[in-house]
Amino acid sequence: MKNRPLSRRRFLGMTAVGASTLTLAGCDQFDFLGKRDDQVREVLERANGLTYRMQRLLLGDAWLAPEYSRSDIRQRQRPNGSTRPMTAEYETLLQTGFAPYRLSVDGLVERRLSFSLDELHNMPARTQITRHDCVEGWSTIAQWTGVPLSVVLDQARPKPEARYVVFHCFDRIPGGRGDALFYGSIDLIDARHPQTILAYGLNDAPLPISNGAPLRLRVERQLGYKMSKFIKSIELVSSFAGIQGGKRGYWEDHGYEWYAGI
Ligand SMILES: Nc1nc2c(c(=O)[nH]1)N[C@H]1C(S)=C(S)[C@@H](COP(=O)(O)O)O[C@H]1N2
Ligand SMILES: [Mo]
Repeated sequence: MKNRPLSRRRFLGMTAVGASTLTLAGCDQFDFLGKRDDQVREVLERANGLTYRMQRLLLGDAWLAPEYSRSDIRQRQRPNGSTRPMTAEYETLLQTGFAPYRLSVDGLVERRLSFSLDELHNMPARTQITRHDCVEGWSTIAQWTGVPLSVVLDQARPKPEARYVVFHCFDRIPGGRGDALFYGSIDLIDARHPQTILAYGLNDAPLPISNGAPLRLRVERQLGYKMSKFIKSIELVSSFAGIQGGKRGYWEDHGYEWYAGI
């Protein structure tokens, strides 16, 4: 492990907020949490807010996730969660090789924009070899290429009241509750972090469908479930009132923490 910054576990060991490790376990814990009363959920959410603030305080906003070399890539990026959105809209895009795809950027921005894949490919790119940690307990190292989210945001110019970047996706979770489409969010600090990219390439090839084609988020200082795949649009918001379950993301609506720092 090179340049490994203070890991979440070490960090928690140093502080008195160990309670939030309760929410770190995988799906069993998730099912359990889903059935608990609101009080338990509230305590855990407060602990999550504390972890977020303490991590920002101790580590600052600028630290980089570790980057690796090619020889560290030992297996393919294991597809997880949805591996193909089963909607008519996505199928149509697939059949046309994503030619009509446009990423729209709207909400609290000075300029509402949309980008074709060609336009995104022609913007400044960043390639990084990083480790993906899934909350289920596996990790993979892979090389990701994409456009820094900050470049896209600079063009759309978020309004001063914008606080979060929301990613609306094409997929529904198989077996998930109801008809909810996947969505996720990060704050503007993570959005403008140099390693936060909208990736269209994986290990020197176009991003495979199962890993989120045509565009997926990499937000390297957080866990895998924060890295929205199959991104359809980006929305800048100041609050989540009225956006699905109101908890700032699909997994968050189902009991996971919003800030999933590694
Ligand atoms: N749209 C969407 N994004 C998603 C998911 C999903 O089901 N749908 N799963 C998340 C989870 S839990 C993980 S670990 C990663 C998996 O990315 P991979 O398939 O490239 O390994 O995507 C995340 N982003
Ligand atoms: Mo995950």
